[in-house]
Order: sequence, then C-alpha cells, then structure tokens
Amino acid sequence: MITEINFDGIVGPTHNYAGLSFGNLAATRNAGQPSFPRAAALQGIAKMRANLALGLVQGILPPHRRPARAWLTELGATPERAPPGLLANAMSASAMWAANAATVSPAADTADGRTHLSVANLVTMPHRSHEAEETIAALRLAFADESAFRVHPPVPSTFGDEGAANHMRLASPHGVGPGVEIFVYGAPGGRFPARQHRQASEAVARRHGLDPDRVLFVEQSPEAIAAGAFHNDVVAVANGHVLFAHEQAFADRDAFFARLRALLPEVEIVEVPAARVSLADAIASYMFNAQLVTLPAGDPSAARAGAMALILPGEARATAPVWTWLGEMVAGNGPIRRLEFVDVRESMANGGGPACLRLRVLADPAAVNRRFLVDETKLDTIAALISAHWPVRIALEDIASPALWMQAETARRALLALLDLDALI
Ligand code: SUG
Repeated sequence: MITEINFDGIVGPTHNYAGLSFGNLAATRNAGQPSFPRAAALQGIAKMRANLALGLVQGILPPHRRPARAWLTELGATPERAPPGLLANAMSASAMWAANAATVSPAADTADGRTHLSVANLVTMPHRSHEAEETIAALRLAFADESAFRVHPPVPSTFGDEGAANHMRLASPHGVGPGVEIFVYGAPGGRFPARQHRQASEAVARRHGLDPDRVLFVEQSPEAIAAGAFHNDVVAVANGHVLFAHEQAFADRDAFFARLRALLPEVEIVEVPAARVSLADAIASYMFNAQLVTLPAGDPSAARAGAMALILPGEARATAPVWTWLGEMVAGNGPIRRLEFVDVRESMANGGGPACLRLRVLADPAAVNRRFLVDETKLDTIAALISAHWPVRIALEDIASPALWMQAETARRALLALLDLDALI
C-alpha cells in the first residue's frame, strides 16, 4: 500500500559545531561549542520511536564516511595535512539532515508512474557539497526496484539544489490523482546566500516528468532568508491538502496562494500572521521545521478523517508567542489536531529540526529495500551500537585528532555491518 515513509538520517559520530553554514544562525551562534554525538544520535533514535508510536512507517539513512578522505584527496590534501578549515569541512556530520538528500516526486505525479528522486548537489556549502556521492549510493540501494523508483544524479553544480527542504507537495484529501508540486527558490543578492536556485528546481521538475501545469515555482521571501531561513522548510511545511506557513515565507504570497487555490480548491492554508509570531521567533523556535503528518485512522485525536499532527522541536514550547499560537490552533477546528514534541536539541544547535532530519518518500514499503526500514527492535540494536561506539563529546580541537578519525570510521563500519549495508562501506 502506498504510504508516507520518513527516512531519518542517523546522526554520525563526528557531529560537531564548526560553524560552517553562513546564514544558518543557530550553527553560527554555536560555533566552537562542544558537541555530544552520542546524545545527538540517541535523540534521533528517540524521534524515530515517537514516529513509530504514532503508527508511521520509519526508515533510516546511514551516516557518511568521515573524514571525507576522497574529497580531501581531490583537493590535494589528507586529514593529516589539511588546513584546519578544510578538515572541518571534511568532518561534518551534515548528511544527518536527510531532507537535503534529494527531492522526491511520488509516482502519482510523474509521467512514467515511478517515484523519482533527484539527489541534491548542495553546492553552496563546501561541507555539504561532497555528500551527493554517498547519498546516491545509499538511495540507489534503498530504492533499487527500478519498476517503482528512479534515482537521478545531482543536477550540474552550476545551479544549487538543496533537495526536499525546498520542495512541498499538496494533494487532494481523497488521495486520488496527481498532486501539486511546489519548488521554492531564493533570489541571489541578499544578506545570506540563496542556496536553492530556480534553474535547479526547473531541472528537477523536468527530469521527474512532472506535468508543467501542476508545478509551481515560488520565490522564498528575501526577508525570510535574511532572518535566517536558509531553507524553505524553516518557514513552511505541507502535508496532504494542508499548507502550514508563516505569513512572510514567500516573496509574493497573494499570487502564490491564488495559483495554488486554482489548482487545488480543497487546499487548507494554515497561516501564522507576523503580528502573532515574528519571523525571528518562528526561526528561533523552528515551529515550521516540524513533521506535519496524517494520523492513521483510529487515532483518538483523529476526530475527523485525515486529521494531522505536528511533530515539533521542544524549543517551540519555550518561545511564548509560538506556544500560545499553537495552543489556540489545536483548540480550534482546523486540520492540525495534535502537537507532539521531540528533543533533538543537539541537531537544533546546528540549525536542524525534526523535519530536517527526515526525507519523506510516498511509496509502498514492500518496494523498498527492507534494510533501510526500522521497527522498535531494530532501533534497540542501533541504539546499543551507538552507545558503544559514538564519541560522548567532541571539542573543536578534537577534529584534528587521529584518534577521533579512527573512532568515527570504526563506529560507522560497525553500524553498516549491523544494518547489513556493507555495500556502502
Ligand atoms: O545545511 N547545518 C545544516 C542544517 C540543515 C537543515 N536542513 C533543513 N532545513 N532541511 C545546514 O545549514 C551546520 C554544520 C556545521 O556548521 O558544522 C549545518 O550544516
């Protein structure tokens, strides 16, 4: 049966705060702080358990090899002889933010009736620009069934592409027919880099065989990028027929909403007014970097068919205007009926909330390589391995430590062996 599967990136053993992402305010603010990779990875596991408890199907994507030796070699360096800045770029655990792994178009939207995935090139940030090669290997293995999936390589690096973080899909609540795919891009020239280029989005839409009449290319508001929303999923999220967004998320909100309503009259737009929650508070709390999920039938809070839950970071509770607004929203009669909170604070400190940590794929779980799917028991074994192998703490100076490189490589190999994914070593 076609269902939404969330593939979470397992937080890698080198998770650290090197402040590499200009324009990502949390990451910049926490630069130089010690990190706690074991706690970070276990927080990710706990989030996956919370998703399973809601009755959702859960998948995983393994961490990438760190240090990224192959990338350093291409640059004429080695971990031992790399300038510190370059080494930090080779040690980031940033592949954990699986929303940036690829853009996904479900089978219902594509010309050949297969689910298409385009691996993101992530070229704007050096530490993320070398993720694509391992991501494509993992996705080709997870979605190896060519009758159901097609995995595309990244678009050429001329145009920046950040994957699903800048893509939303809305569809009829009855689940029939193609959806409307929305690609959100940034215009260059602002205070911070616009990571998603319109040309990259257009290329992805063409390659996926989307109906041009059911695709919208929407500019993210320059104010949102300037306020620290380096991806659209920091100010908006969509699920089913519901769009949950900040009033200042889009450059031309009125034109976008009018086009969307014309294409999908059933759409429900839950908009948070700037007068209630400022852009700054929305970004600090990551209230939009939530997983907006449809509760399975039978859930007590699903008082009406297709009711939805918002899986939010704990930080959203700590920001008073956000907490007040969310409370009023769930008490009302809207489509979002339940709030769930997860503790992903190690990831949040690098600017990655619950939604960043997962890649959504609408597909039949039976068509997916089962090694990439998890249940409670498998999560228990992964958690035990993390507790045995992941470093407890990394201080910035440890990034240059050969002992840390060895521990990280051993930990990753042990995880891949446990998952029966040695093919990715
Ligand atoms: O690309 N942080 C990530 C956070 C990605 C969040 N993803 C989504 N919004 N979907 C980024 O900025 C910080 C790493 C560092 O500084 O070491 C970092 O890469």
